[in-house]
Amino acid sequence: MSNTPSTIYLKDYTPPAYLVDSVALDIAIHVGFAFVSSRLTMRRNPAGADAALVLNGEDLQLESLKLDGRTLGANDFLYADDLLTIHQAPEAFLLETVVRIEPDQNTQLSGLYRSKDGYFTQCEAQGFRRITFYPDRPDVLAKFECTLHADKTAFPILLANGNPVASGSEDDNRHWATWEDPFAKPAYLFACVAAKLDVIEDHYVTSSGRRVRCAVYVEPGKLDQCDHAIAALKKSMKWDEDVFGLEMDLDHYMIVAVGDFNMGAMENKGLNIFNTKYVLARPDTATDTDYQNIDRVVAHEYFHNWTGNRVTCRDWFQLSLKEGLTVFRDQQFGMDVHSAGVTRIQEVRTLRAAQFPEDAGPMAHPIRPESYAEINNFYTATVYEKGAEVIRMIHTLIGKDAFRKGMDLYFARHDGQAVTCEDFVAAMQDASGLDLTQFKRWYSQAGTPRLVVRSRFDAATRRYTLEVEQVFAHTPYEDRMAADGLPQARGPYHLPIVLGLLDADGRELPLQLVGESNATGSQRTLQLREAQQTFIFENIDAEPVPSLLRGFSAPVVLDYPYSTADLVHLMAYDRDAVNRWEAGQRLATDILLAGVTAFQQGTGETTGWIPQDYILAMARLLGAAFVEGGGPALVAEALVLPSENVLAEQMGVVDPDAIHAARLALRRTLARELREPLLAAYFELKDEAPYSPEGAQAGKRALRNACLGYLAELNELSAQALVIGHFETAGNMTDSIAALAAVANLDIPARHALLDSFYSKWRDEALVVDKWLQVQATSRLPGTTQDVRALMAHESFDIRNPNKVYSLLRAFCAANPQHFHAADGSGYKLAADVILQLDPLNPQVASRIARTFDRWKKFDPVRQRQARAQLERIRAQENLSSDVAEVVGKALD
Ligand code: 0A1
Ligand code: ZN
Repeated sequence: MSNTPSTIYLKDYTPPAYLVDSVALDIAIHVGFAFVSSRLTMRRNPAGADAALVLNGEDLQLESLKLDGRTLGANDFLYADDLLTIHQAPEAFLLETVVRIEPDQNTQLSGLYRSKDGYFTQCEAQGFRRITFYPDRPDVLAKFECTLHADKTAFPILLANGNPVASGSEDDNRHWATWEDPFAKPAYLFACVAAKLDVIEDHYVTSSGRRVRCAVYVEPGKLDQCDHAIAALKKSMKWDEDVFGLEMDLDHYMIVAVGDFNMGAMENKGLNIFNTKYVLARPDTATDTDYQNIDRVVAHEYFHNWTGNRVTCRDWFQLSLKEGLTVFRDQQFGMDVHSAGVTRIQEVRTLRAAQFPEDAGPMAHPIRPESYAEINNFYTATVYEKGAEVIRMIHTLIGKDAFRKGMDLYFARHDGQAVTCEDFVAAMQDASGLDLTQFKRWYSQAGTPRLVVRSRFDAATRRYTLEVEQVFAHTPYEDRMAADGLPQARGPYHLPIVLGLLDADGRELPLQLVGESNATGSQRTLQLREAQQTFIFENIDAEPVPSLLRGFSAPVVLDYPYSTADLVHLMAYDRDAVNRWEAGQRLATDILLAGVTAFQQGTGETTGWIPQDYILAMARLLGAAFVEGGGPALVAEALVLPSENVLAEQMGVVDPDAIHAARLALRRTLARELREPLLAAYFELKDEAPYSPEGAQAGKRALRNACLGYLAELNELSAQALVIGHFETAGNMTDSIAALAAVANLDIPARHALLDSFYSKWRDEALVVDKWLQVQATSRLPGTTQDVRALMAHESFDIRNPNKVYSLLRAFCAANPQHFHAADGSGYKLAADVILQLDPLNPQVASRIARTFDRWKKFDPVRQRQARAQLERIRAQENLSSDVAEVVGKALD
């Protein structure tokens, strides 16, 4: 660890010098330590460099080292700087090591670690080297066998990847079990578990008749919270067969839930390890959103079995090969099993909230970066979400059928291999016949491009012209690349623009481009390739309103001079759900930015900046919820105003106080003006049916709770009574937490009573306590920063538990901009204190909190001074992890 972490470059990739054919691990867990013995059958890689045998090893105490049965002496090897170098290894040999590790001391949660109910592993990206010596890189694929030994009473469940092959008892009340994985895999997909857990079992019969045992393991007593996860797993298995022809290839598919986990879940072959947050759900403990997230994360990890495990990454620069593709697959699954429109809207919102700022900030990188200091910092919105958008664009450009052929070709060519993003694109190109050479720029260029679109209508020729220009964002990434001697040649992107044209009555016009003999359809996918390109439509009688980038067909910022009337028109008539929503968001953004200026000039409170047209459009929207095809879930999405962070991205210099004031004023105005329809909707949407997280019911709940949220903004006792009543009569967690979140923003006596009663009811359900922490961390009341500090000392908080840190501190830093960016620096100071306390314990989580400073240079000089002081304080910390050092170093650059 050093404060200037060294950089690793894609250009330096060389194939491994040695390969591993098989691994036999023996892990003996004792009180306070474990012995790990490994037997590696290795040979020189005929395609590798003539280099020494080097294995990775981190925090390992070497007990013994043998090569072909001979114990190696001090002159035969060197263990330094996390590398074990063995001098003069033969062409093929058996390497045996024994190491001692201390899983109980492993607070990083990478490698083998202790959590409440036992021992668990996390090996992606580089955790396996913390278990044993190994060439820990994804292009070394080997067959694994693993034997676990542990105390029978304390850890009755012993699991590893693949199939159970033998088990037995031994002295001292101990037992053992051996598992064998029939598929060769990279070490990052290894997993094992020794714990006391309950299990629920089911099975799935694949299309070719394989009976797969599906098992979910959870903390004792939680079996009543597993049904949804297991159903999601079976749904995912079916979907992947139906849509991609991909079958489960093992006899056992296990999901193990653990309360201490840095990320969401992990796709270890046949033995997924999940954050409890994405497994456990019961109507009274989990929200509709939690249920949906469980579906998506279970599907994501399951889909990795093919996109990630059967075909894996050559090196970590190719991370998006598996992640972008697998996110795209789980998104498609989400669109098929939930509402397609709502799912897509939520994805667009996430992309804008998380990825666009990343692409505009100090950590900007392409979906396949050329360099990194700490790989754990590259599990980013860019690699995942923008990566998925890139795959989606291929899907849109070549069409569903060619995409499926491309996937088939990809597996036919690369099953069992570790490959690159180029290999994936080549399969798509060969299967479709579309030249994707230019398209590949999406893999190497950082930054969100802006599409500047201008239109012209010529009544005489009845032609409508769209001129499109691509404007590239300059990012610090290019500067870093240039400084490293890797200057980037930048050029225009190849991307799909899905569009339609609406006439004055909201009808879609038939589309005929110049040169075409007749019109075909009313929605087209235009292929943009040039920096400036013109599209001319013929036989247009009157100037239409363009509906551009339908379904958010490319991850760009669209710059088109829509008038308020255009946007109101699209909100009402666009047949594309995403663009209907988008029109409302654009309109709200324009209004809110005017409101920000008004607040800065001291005239904000008059609300003269809120046009009546907007209020009418929102009233119409609310009415549409009850009309066939309107859909409460879509209306609920449309009622959510752009977030403060998303608005901040639109400003040259961010003024978080004015943004907060404007957004709140607009919410209050809408609540006042739409008081009656909001109340009517609230009462009408009440559902007496037994709880189900499924689409229609959840959609109604989403809208009803959105209405409640607005009504809570009315400074009226009756509205407060409504919120309190909602809390007290709630029959599920979605309703409880909606009311609690509303109350957490109100300075009323009931606030404490409700928060206290919620905590006493749920103090033993960790995931519910997380929600309790989060609603307090995101409260807009003055004093929230001090409250968060106080909550860090509360009995329920544990800085070693990532979920607690994320719920309280990341929520505060990332979702409470008014307080995090307080001009007095108190928010920044809190964040820095936490980062410094957490870094020695869990650098991955510390680094995620540090990322919330990313946009500090967009603020005024006073705030910048405060943020810089804290960033410099962090940077000066001795022995700072490479994780935090990279993030803070880039932020300060
Ligand atoms: N591959 C997992 C994400 C993951 C990555 C790293 C982890 O530990 C550092 C854990 C999980 C996924 O995409 O779901
Ligand atoms: Zn993934």
